[in-house]
Amino acid sequence: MKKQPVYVTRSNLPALADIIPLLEEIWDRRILTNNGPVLQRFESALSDYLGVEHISLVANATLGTVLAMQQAGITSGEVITTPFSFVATSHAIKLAGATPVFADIDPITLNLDPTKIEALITPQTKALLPVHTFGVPCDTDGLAEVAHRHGLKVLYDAAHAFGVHRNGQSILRHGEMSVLSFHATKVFNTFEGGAVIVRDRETKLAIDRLANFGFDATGAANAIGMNAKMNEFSAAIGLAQLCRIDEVLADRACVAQRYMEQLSNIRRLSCPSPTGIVGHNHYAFPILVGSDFHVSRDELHSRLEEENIFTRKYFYPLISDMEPYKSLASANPAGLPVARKIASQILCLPLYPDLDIPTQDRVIEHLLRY
Ligand code: T4K
Repeated sequence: MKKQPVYVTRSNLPALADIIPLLEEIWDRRILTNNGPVLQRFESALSDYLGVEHISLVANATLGTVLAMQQAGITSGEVITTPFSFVATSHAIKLAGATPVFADIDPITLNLDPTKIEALITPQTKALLPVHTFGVPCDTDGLAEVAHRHGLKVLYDAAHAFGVHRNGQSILRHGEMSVLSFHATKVFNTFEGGAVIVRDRETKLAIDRLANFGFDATGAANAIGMNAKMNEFSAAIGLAQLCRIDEVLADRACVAQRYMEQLSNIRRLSCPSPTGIVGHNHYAFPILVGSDFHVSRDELHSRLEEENIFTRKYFYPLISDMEPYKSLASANPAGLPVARKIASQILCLPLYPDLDIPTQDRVIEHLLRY
């Protein structure tokens, strides 16, 4: 008989005791959306927790990124980004009206490589949209330096970077804006949701307006906005999730540490995600299956699936190989050798805060067979 399935992640839920009083409040008040009181409390509690001053809560990170680009005036031209990401990163660029240009990634951080950007800059280039992939910080100094030299804006796709710190400072303080995802699969979830982190209150209010059809304080639609608001239910989930987020992050770190201890000596299999680093959120535990490993990455993925262990090839295929993007000049495989190699070797192991030791051992034991 097959054992219980184990998935790459399992949504973390707040304790019911923490959510019920908030739901009662919403039920009594019947204010369900449109900048409600729970959302305002969540926004303020989240700013405190993350250590950032100005946040706009939104319905999801994809729309949040589109709004951030609109507000930054990036609605045409080119945006240099990574092909090694979830497809939403490039979709947001296209939805805002610009065109993605793919640059190669760094083999250690798996993030956009600042040294690969300059050759792709043209008079049409408006901005950079790097991703803190798997919560590992980008080379923010390197990116800022290239951007500054060429007058480009830097917006971060920080979908994976909830709670990530470097040198005691939130990673979300870099660039013009950063966009977090609170999707069900994320380190911190509100079922669906997201946040745009900006540098000043004026920009925050402008993004709030764009997320609400472009209505200004008088109710006039002065910009072409959309509906990207977070509702009161998601905000309540967020407030309740914040009560236990430190435990969640600590539990994730324990799971990642155990994988690292058990797997780091397997020859030709490497674990690129850092562990034991203060301020990392252990968004995922990717392994790289070397081309000279006993089985291919795809074979390993299938064999684990036969054991009811569902790993994921995040991020394969590259965005640059997907139908809407593959005809772009920058999608040419010759320009993206590191991203191609990583995408062909990567496999993300199950990682979530309540992954128990016997279940984790099932994954580890299978990998140790090789
Ligand atoms: N930028 C980046 C870098 C991103 O990674 C993402 C999203 C975005 C932008 C856009 O953010 P949002 O607009 O979504 O806020 C998932 C997610 O759907 C997606 O949000 C996420 N990235 C991406 C990396 O992963 P799938 O299709 O691979 O996930 P799915 O539905 O197969 O779920 C994976 C596992 O998670 C399941 O096997 C079981 C577990 N799960 C899933 C769901 C939906 C749960 O336990 N509960 C759930 O409700 O895309």
